[in-house]
Amino acid sequence: MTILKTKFFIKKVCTILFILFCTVSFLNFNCFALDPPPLTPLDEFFVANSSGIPPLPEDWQLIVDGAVTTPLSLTLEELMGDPSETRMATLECIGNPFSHVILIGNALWTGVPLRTIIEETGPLSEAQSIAFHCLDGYKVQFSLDEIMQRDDDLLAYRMNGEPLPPAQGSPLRLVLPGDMGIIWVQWIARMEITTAPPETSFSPLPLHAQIFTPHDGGTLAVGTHTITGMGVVGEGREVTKVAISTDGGVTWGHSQLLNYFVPNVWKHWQFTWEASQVGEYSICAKAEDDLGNQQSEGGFFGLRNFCITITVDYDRDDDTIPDAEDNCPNDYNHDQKDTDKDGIGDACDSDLKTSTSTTSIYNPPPPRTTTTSSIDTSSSSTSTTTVPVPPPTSTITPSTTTTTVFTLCPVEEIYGQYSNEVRALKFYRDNALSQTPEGQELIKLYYEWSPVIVKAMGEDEAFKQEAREMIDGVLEVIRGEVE
Ligand SMILES: [Ca+2]
Ligand SMILES: [Ca+2]
Ligand SMILES: [Ca+2]
Repeated sequence: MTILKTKFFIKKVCTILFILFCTVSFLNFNCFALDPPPLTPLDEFFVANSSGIPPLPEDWQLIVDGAVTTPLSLTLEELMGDPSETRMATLECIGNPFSHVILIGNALWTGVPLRTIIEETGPLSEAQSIAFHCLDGYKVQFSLDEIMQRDDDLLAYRMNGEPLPPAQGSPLRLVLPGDMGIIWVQWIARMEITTAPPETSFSPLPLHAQIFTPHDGGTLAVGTHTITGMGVVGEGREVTKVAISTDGGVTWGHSQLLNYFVPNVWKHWQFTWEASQVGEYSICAKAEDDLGNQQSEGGFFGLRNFCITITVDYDRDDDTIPDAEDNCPNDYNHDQKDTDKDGIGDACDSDLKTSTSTTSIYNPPPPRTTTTSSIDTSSSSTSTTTVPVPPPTSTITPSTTTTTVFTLCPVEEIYGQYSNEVRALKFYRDNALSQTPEGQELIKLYYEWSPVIVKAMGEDEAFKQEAREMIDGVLEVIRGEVE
């Protein structure tokens, strides 16, 4: 009986443990389903200073003195010998809402906890504040009490695992996670603990969102676009929603948040936008935090200061480049290649074709050439002879009063001449007699099929093959219509 009871008990415990294990696994899975917040590479990180990078004295040491029992003078090596901590924190310049460039970045900061150094000096009981004197003449002076209540502040000498760059305040800068960059002072020379009252307030990052792409003032092609950006807030709060409006704030939709929560770190988001109508759009983003606070409409960090204006333009050839910026608006030319740099892309640059005829509305492709080698027995040397191959001879007479005769080449000829399917169709379109019913038909077919072809220009080989077959079909129809 006891054995049975024991077995039953073990079975029950195992079941509970199994459920617990599954729950924890499930939670973990959900947690790690999101990405970590992205770091900004050092060479892309914004640089902010009031008077350039100050020269670094050869004998630089961090001086900590004033109203303390034990003044300190520490070399960088000595600082690096102390136990270090690394924190992720987002740094934002106070001028970000009005800047043409993005003045916000996220990094891993490594250094000595600020509180540790202050404690080592033993501030006197009458000490009220701590002043940071910097090599560029900058000075901030915080309440000592408030500094001692903060857990995350660092005297940092590394950034993203690299030595702190001179442009970011080396050898030592202040890192105040959750606060505005204007008080993350750089090139620190001296920390002075004083009995004077504080002069500088902390400056928590206000709840706000910012659009990173597309860029303000840009033009997009009609189609589907991904709007990206970030939301951030200080004081350890979490951005839980970022709403997006593409009509200047009249209607809102929710973006997808991409990163898991790290206090005082930005959260990236994305939003899929179907831009189906041409026109000008005001796109705005609005952040909400875990306390239900919403980003203000106006004010310095209000959403109005972060709205962007975008123009949506037609994209006749579906190469994702809007007509206004497309160097061949009627030709798929995603790379905008323009070999002779005359502003007209290779795909539609008539100089890159051979001569055109003035006697026919239709310009046949230049004669294909084949290269043959022959042995010149007299000189025992190899010479190359180019033999022109005449264009195909199928001719038709358009159903108009004109007597112009034009030729349609077989598909293979076009492929060989223009190297891809789009150019083959383009050739037919360019040479269609738009004044004739046949020409109109060619143009109609071109526009009907070109989006399919353009899609096939992607990496999907099967789709490409399918499109190629479709094109062959279209070209057959074209030939059938005209011949
Ligand atoms: Ca285009
Ligand atoms: Ca184009
Ligand atoms: Ca050109």
